[in-house]
Amino acid sequence: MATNPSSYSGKDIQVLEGLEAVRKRPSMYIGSTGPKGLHHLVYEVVDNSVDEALAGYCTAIDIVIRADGAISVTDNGRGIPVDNVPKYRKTAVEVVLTILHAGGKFGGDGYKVSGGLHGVGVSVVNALSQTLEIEVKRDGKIWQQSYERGKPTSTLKAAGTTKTTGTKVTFWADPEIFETTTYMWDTLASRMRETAFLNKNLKIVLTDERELEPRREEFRYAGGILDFVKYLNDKKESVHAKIVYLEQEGPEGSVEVAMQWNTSYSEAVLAFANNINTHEGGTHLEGFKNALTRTVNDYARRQGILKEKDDNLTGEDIREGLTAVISVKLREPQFEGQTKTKLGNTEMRSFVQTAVTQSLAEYLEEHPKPARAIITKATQASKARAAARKARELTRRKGLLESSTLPGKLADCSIKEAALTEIYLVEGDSAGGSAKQARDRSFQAILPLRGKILNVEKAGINRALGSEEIQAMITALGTSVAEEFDLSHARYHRVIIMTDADVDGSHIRCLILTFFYRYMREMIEAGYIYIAQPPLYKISVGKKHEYAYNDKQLQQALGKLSETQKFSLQRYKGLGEMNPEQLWETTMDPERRTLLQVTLDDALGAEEAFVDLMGDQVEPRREFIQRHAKSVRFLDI
Ligand code: 0RA
Repeated sequence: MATNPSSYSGKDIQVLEGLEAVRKRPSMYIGSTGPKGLHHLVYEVVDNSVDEALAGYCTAIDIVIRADGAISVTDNGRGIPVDNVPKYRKTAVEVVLTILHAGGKFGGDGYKVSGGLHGVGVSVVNALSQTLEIEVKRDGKIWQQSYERGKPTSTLKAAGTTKTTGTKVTFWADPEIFETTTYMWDTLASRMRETAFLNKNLKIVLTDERELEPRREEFRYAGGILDFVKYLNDKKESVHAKIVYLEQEGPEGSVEVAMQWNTSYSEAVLAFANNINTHEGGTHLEGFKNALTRTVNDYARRQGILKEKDDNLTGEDIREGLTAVISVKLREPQFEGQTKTKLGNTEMRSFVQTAVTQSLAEYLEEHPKPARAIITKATQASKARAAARKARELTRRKGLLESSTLPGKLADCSIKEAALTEIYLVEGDSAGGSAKQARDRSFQAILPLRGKILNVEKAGINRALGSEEIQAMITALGTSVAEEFDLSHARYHRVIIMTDADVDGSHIRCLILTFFYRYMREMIEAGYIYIAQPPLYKISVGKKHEYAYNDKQLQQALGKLSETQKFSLQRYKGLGEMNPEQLWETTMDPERRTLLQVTLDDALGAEEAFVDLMGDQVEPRREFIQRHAKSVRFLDI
């Protein structure tokens, strides 16, 4: 409400309606009210401080997860202006905090984080917070104001003097809105690391005060995205020692690229525009790929490595084993695509292409040894790909990859409309048998997989496609793989991985996910991949029984029993211990089951986890398991 009745005007009503709308439909503004939406609040506030850093006024950002459930974000920027904005008859602080999309209106014309899912403005965070406190240091004074659910509960007051400047936002996410208000250290740390990589020299400190011994991590990278590539390739064997790095500014904006090849078979090219991960690519990525393919081919011909009769190396061959980060900053980014993460500005294509062509040609000329290693790697990739293509053609001729000949052990469903159907990938023939009996055959298909499937992280595409279990999966899913992958051919829109609740089961689940990550990533991006949640315990009292899916539920179920009551407790070690009826009611019945949807939100975290867990080196795997030991739900003893 306006604090002074005489200044109450139509505009105030509009403002209230604005923030009311956010509270009514939070998902429209932050994507969801689950953990993902909750963490968006933090990114939103931090992004505002990052904007201040991009404008050249802020060098440090402090984020604290407080013991009382609040998040506070402090920066040493100019501080949000405290003077009145005549148009709204409010202080600029209040405008920024209560008017949708107002954040950038007084910021001048620097590079702004905008578009995508973020960039909705701090006012959205304010609307979705039970309480928000703002403190601004500016003009020699410390200014403070508080809000509840988006409405001011005090006016902006000077509460002391200071010689510095900056902004501090402290907010308590509203439990009426969010399913959970518990922040995850790993999620925040990974995002803050990424932000620090993308903003050379910006110091970001994350502190968790929820533990007795506060946890603190400082992210600051003098090398920017060069350090990013170093970090991504850290656990891999590199093909050449020196990371290729370039930086260029022009009237279009700025471009920064870092790249290094490693001996693996996978491509990890991350593209950002104004710090936003452009998952769907766009003009900057196209410019980069064009330049890379042309420059490497030109060089290989000039050096006589490619002969006149030879075909050009393809972009994919050249990018095999490449880790690269492309980061552009521009004044008016246009984001397109389904998730608004595709850069549309056409001027960026030639801008990036020219910059990369120049610098890469120079690098190759000046470093003949690594240049040769890179080209040898691409040539090998090209040969392997040709061999794989032949193998695929052979198998296709034999009908193996063709969806018309489905694998023998697939129990298909009768409905043919992909959007309505699901397939269970089940560990082992015996559980597969139970699942076949348990299922609703109209829309549920079952594919039993025998034992450990091949670890594709350690094998090239050739061997991967030679594996029987993998062939069965590909043909059942109907999409083909790699370059020939086509999401629109998916035969099911839900692919549910169902493995035992033990160490082997987690391993098999991980192998299957690795396969999707490397060869059918779009299936994950489309939200088609799920993990079944079989119960861990069955508690029986007389003829009645109840299931518990975790230890907390088990304690709750046991707590409900009276002291004298007799009960029996069964701990399920494998799916095979459940009869078909039990399997249906606990894990497969859409009315009663819970499924975990697999997402790739955190591209950096995902890439790291797959390399750590499935790659060649043992040490990172051990470290990963030790780091995550606390979150392991059960151990097989
Ligand atoms: C509007 C104008 C100016 C700065 C900011 C907003 C600003 C917002 C946030 C949010 C978190 N930290 C922030 N720091 C600054 C420019 C002020 C000027 O011209 O002096």
